[in-house]
This record gives sequence, C-alpha cells and structure tokens, in this order.
Amino acid sequence: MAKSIGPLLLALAGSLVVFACSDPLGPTEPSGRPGGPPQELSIQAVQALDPDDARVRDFERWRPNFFNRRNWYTWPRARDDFNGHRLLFWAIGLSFLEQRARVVGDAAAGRVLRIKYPAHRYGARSSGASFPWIFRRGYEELQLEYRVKFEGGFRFTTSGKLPGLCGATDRIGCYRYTGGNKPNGDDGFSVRVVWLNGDGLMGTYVYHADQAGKYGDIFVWRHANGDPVRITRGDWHAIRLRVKMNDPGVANGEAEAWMDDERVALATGLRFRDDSRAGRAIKINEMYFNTFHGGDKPSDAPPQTQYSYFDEFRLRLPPQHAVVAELER
Ligand SMILES: [Ca+2]
Repeated sequence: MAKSIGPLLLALAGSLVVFACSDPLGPTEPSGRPGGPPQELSIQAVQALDPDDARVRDFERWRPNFFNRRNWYTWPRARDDFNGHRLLFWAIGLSFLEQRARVVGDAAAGRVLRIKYPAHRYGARSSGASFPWIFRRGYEELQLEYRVKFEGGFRFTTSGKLPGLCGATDRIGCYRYTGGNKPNGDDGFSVRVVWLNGDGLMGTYVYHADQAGKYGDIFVWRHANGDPVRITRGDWHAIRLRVKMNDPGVANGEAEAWMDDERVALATGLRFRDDSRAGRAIKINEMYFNTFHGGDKPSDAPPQTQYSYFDEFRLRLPPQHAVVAELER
C-alpha cells in the first residue's frame, strides 16, 4: 500500500509546485530563416548517448489494468519512461486529481500519450502537462525528436507550448528559464516549440542570455520558399530540434528545427552560457516535456476541452558526432 501511495503523494506535491510558466507571446518576433553555411565537421570530444537515453519512448508498454482502467499516464509511469535513474522528479497534470495525461490507442501509431487542455484554462498549472526528463549526463550538442498530432477541430487560440531541450546548472529542471525569466549566462537556457496566432503557425522559442526582453525570442518556422509553416490538425507530424551549445562566453550557439523532415528554422549566434565556472557547467541536460495553452491571460484559453497526442520521443547525437566516433573506434 505504501508503495502505491508514495508516488501519488509525490505527484500531488509536484502538482503544487508554484512557478510562473505562462507568458504572452507576440507574433512579431523576427523569424529565423533557413539557410546559412553547411555545418563543418566539428572535432569535439566524442559524446555517447547512454543506451537508455537512446531508447525510443513510444508508450507501447502501457495498457489498462485493474488499478488504472482508463490508462492514465501517472507520475510512476513518467518516471519509468523518462526518469528511471532518479528517485524524485516533479510533474504537473499527471496526478489522479488532475488526469490530464492518458495512454490511448491510435490507428497509425499504436499507443500514444494523449494530453488534455481543459476548456477555459490556460497556463502550465491548469492546462496540458509538464515534467522534466533529466538526462544522465550533459551534452554539447543534441537532437530531440518526437511526433505530435493535434486532434481535428483543435482550436489554437493565441499560443501554446510544445516540448523542447534545455539546460541548467542544477538537477531540478530548467523550467526556471521559461515563463518570462531571462537567463543571465550563468544559470540555464531553454529551447522549446510554440504554436502561434490561432492558425497553427509554428516557431522555436528560445530563452538565452542575449534575448531582448524578459520573454524568449521566437524564430518563426518557414518553408524553403519563405512561407510560414502552419501545422495541420488531425495528422501526425515529426518534430526535430537540434541544439548546439555555444563556446563559453562566445555567442555561437545554435537552435535548429525540422518538421516532417523539412528544415524550418535555424537560429545562430545564441549565448546560452558564459565563460565562468557556473556558465561552463551548463550543458544540454534535459528534455522539458511542457505543453499548455498560453500565454497568461484568459483569451489564451481554448473555448472547448481538446487534446493533443505525442509519441516516439527520441534523443540523437548529431551526425558529425557519429562520424567522429566511427573514425576513432
Ligand atoms: Ca506508440
């Protein structure tokens, strides 16, 4: 009994974590255009993904049982999938009181994670779900892939968030470098995905030390012909983010995005960390599962209860690292 109550209490505690993760997003940020020079083969220290971090998180193992007939995606399940090496982590939206995450069947994708955005709710605490996936180690460069589907009839309203990569100097999570909290180069950073403007316009949302204001910079996704990317409802889409840390103190970090294998944004010249002892400790050490409506005002909320679906979370090292590793084998 105690075994089953413990995670529940932790989930409840996690649901009470107070943090301001909602932020108004303006549609007028400059866009990051695809293009730029081809990447050089960088001979950096060879990194290797931990075999467990390399495994795909596809939710196939979860099925209803006597104690969880509706197949809620609970705190213990998120821990088993993403944070099995950690005794504790926090989550929002996953408790039996909140019930905003559930494993359901999908005709095309098997079992998938369904996230609920309740009608008239906005902000990370009452919309969608959030939890950190804290990696066993930090990376200088890393790619995150996942698949997402917005249900048919999904109302995008003003804006909302999707998961991304981030880093911080502690092991609690880099949620503190979201929600209007500007990083200073010695604390952390975040690179997430946003939907914008009510019609599925997409962008990369970056919190870095050189951002102009308290909120992060948005790099609007664009097709090769310059048209903005609009995500369609009712279809699965493949999202890929690549983050490359800057050399400490030098503004040469990168955040690149692909949707359905088309490169849609490349942000360069980013300063995620400074050349200080604390700054040098910052690496990419977390996927922040973070999706909600908002924004921080009632008009950000959807008029209806609606759902998105996620599947096949995967980390990859960028190709050049694989090449270097092959040469040195
Ligand atoms: Ca699946």
